[in-house]
Amino acid sequence: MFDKLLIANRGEIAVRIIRACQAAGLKTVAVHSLADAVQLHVRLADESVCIGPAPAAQSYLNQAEILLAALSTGAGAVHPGYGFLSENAQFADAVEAAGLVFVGPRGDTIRRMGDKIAAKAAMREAGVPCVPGSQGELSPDLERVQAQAQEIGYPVIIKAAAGGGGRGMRVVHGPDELPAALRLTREEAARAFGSAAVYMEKFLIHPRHVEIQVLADGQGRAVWLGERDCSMQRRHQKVLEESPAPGIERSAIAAIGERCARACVQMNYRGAGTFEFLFENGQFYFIEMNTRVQVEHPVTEAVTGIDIVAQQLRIAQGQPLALRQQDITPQGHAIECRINAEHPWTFRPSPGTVAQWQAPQGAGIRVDTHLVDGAEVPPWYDSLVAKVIAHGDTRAQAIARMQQALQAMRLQGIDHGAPLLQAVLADAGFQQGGTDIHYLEKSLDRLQSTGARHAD
Ligand code: MV4
Repeated sequence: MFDKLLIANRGEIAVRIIRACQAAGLKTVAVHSLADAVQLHVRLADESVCIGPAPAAQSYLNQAEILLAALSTGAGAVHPGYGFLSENAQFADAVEAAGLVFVGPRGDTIRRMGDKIAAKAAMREAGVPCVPGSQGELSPDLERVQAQAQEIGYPVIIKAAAGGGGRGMRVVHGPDELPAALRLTREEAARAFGSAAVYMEKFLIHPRHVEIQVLADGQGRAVWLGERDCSMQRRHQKVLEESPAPGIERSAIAAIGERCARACVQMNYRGAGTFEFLFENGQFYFIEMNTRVQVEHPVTEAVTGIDIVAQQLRIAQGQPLALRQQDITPQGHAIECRINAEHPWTFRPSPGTVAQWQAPQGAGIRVDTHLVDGAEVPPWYDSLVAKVIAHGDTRAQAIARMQQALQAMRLQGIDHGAPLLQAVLADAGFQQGGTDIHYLEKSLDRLQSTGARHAD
């Protein structure tokens, strides 16, 4: 099928994909910007191609250069990782039109899930529960929209169909706010996404963010790999993720997981994917689907023992899914901490040279990173530099192992978020489990004062 794969990404995920290729006996081609010539992913790959200047728009988002790199090196497949071109339907189409395999769903699936109105319609059809709201795009007729909002009940949220991940949305608390919110959200959406289409949902006030990981082979088979609780976030940036989601009944998770797997079969989904839900008052409500491998996939790998990137590669090679749902039995508890090159309390990015890097080790500890001693953290890209994953028999053991690991980690020369993460891990609310999506932002001041005490 293919024996060489190009990784259209950088950083820890490029390293992760290269290692999976090596284990599968596949040759690898790295691409890099001028700022990344000596990064670990370039060193680990069999070959590398410089695809342009430092700004991502001229390198990691440069579709023509990346395709040219794949064709000129004889790569038979392209893995987009996460971010960058990973959910770009046009790029997936271009890769396949060039006769190469795109490691992910077909372009038309990416396009459909990128349109949040179409994605919700597909889920409703497949029996996946959605947030109550407008079915389809909002009418230009203000009176009709006002009646819909009244029926849904305030507060409501207006979302851009082409938005997602927290971009292009506005909460509306009452009828007087509706006209301006509609106008502004449509204007922003048209400007940012090239489509003014918006939809409306009931605004859930204290939800948790719980997502379901799936794998599907595009040949009629699909499985779900448990859930991840990603509620610990700030400004739509996840800080810590875990599985299982504390305090949610297994039967409720299984019911929703089965719906997700069935939806994959129904839309002939191919590859790894994630169904995002809001969870409130014991109910799941679908909001979006991500058609890529996610940053937090190792949490699921830890509890299921399944290598998600290896599965992506098998699916891309056209092999039928060999996993059976009854064999997927999550064990213990896993937590991931994202280590970002930024100030732990101001969140100011902190690019620079890594003076000293010592990854933590120990029972149940995994570290995914591209860091090495002396590595440069360029200012141009995402600030994620490492992920520490702790697995234990129980949630308490996973927390204790993570605390030890972060204590043992040495990262000098740049600011990073470990003090914030330690404060979260020590927090009584977190330890109790089940905190909502607003918990971290509401707790930052308190966490900072306790964090500062621990640092003394
Ligand atoms: C919502 C919501 C409450 N009610 N939809 C933000 C990101 C995007 N994926 C969807 N988001 C939300 N949609 C309804 N009907 C609250 C959020 C939300 C959120 C969701 C998940 C994780 C973090 C969040 C932070 C703020 C708001």
